[in-house]
Amino acid sequence: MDASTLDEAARRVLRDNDLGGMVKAAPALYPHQWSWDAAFISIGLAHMSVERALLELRNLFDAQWSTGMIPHIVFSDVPGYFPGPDVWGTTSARAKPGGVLTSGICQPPAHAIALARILDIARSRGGADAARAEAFVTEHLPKIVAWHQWLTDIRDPSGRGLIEIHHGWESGMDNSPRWDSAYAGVTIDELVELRRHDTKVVTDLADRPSDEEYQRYLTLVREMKSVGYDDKMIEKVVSFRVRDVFMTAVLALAADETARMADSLGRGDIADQQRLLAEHARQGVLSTLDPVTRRCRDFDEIRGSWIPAESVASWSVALCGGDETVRREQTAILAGPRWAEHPSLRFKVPPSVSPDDPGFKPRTYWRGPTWPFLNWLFVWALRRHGEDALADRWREQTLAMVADRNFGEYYDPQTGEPAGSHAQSWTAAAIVDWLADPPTEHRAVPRPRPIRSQRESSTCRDRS
Ligand code: 2M8
Repeated sequence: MDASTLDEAARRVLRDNDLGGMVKAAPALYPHQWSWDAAFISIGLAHMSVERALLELRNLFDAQWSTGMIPHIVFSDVPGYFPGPDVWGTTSARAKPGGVLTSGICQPPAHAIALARILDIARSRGGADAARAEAFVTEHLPKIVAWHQWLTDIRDPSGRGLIEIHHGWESGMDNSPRWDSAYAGVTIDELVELRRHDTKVVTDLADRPSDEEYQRYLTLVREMKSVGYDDKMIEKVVSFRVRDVFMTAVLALAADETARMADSLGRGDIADQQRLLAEHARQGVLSTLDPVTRRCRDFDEIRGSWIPAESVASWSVALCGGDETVRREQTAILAGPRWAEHPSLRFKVPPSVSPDDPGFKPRTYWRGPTWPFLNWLFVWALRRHGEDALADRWREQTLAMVADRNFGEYYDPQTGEPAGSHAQSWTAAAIVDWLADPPTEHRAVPRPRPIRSQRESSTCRDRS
């Protein structure tokens, strides 16, 4: 497969899914704007038009709640998704801005990672693109700060350094085994009629969560809706409260990138504050480490216990760093024979659950498949940690996987077949970005220097 054919096909997906002010996450399965999808999508768009990429993020940030929360869905007027705006019932939520329809929960804060990438792309082009991107970042830095602040103040009031979620959908890894024990504690108070649209689009039912899982998802929505999505009240009524280690790792990286953007625009005040936030989040991630298995763990607030389930999120330090020994150790595990180099895998990239796990399901959503956008995130993070050889391998293996040009939402890691939706926007966007930035010394866009947490840099200084 030649790169230009793949690149053209990926760009076509983004163009075809473009509704004007937002790119649908997928043509039929997800006909709206999803929060963290929009972040990755905007990176792909930036290679086609910086202006269009910024518009994508503007549309999302325009729907930011007055609390600072970025909602997980901004609805278009395309019908067909369940649960739609009527089920969410956020029109009565005091914090939601007028004129938009949104869900009432959030998703991982990948936005500053995307915006920093777009800023780099725009600056490497110079001229009007650079000026446009800089103006956009200057305008949006306070919104990003408010978003990160909401996550830390509202979702981590005790200052533990770990972000709490109230729905598996907030994690973005909806039916991951990470959430099984917490969902088991959600009592379905009422069996509602499921007008599921996803199972009409994705014909293989094994690809999607079950009806029972959906009843639990909707129970949580009802609980939050019953208090008008009021942050203080939600904590009291919701029956799913988990500290999400992976979301916290994403926040650490996003805060780093906010600091980098702020520094470059003369906002040292914001940069300093975001660096502190990043450091705090990293310490939170490290605090979850299981001393025996070396995994990061989520913490169930309701049961007061760690969640032992293993998943790709167990290796969150490989993503965000914070302790060089642990980062190397976790990277080696994720790159090793239980994960990316598992002998049964068609392409050597990390699946969402290890094939050695008894609960591994190769086609079922977040219980086994490989997600190309997640590989993009790991590749991006690996490069920041100076792991170029591994980053190149995962990039090259993912490109081989998507060479069929279906742009699957996820892939069966053992057969390499696409599953879920095809023409999924964030899959296409990851490919556009990678193909514009080949693994050679002639890179189109400069990469940020490898990160070191404050603790690590002071350790280095101490040693010198
Ligand atoms: C999936 O989640 C939505 C609910 O938010 C769904 O299944 O209906 C997840 O993979 C999520 O991470 C993603 O953002 C969304 C849209 O691609 O789909």
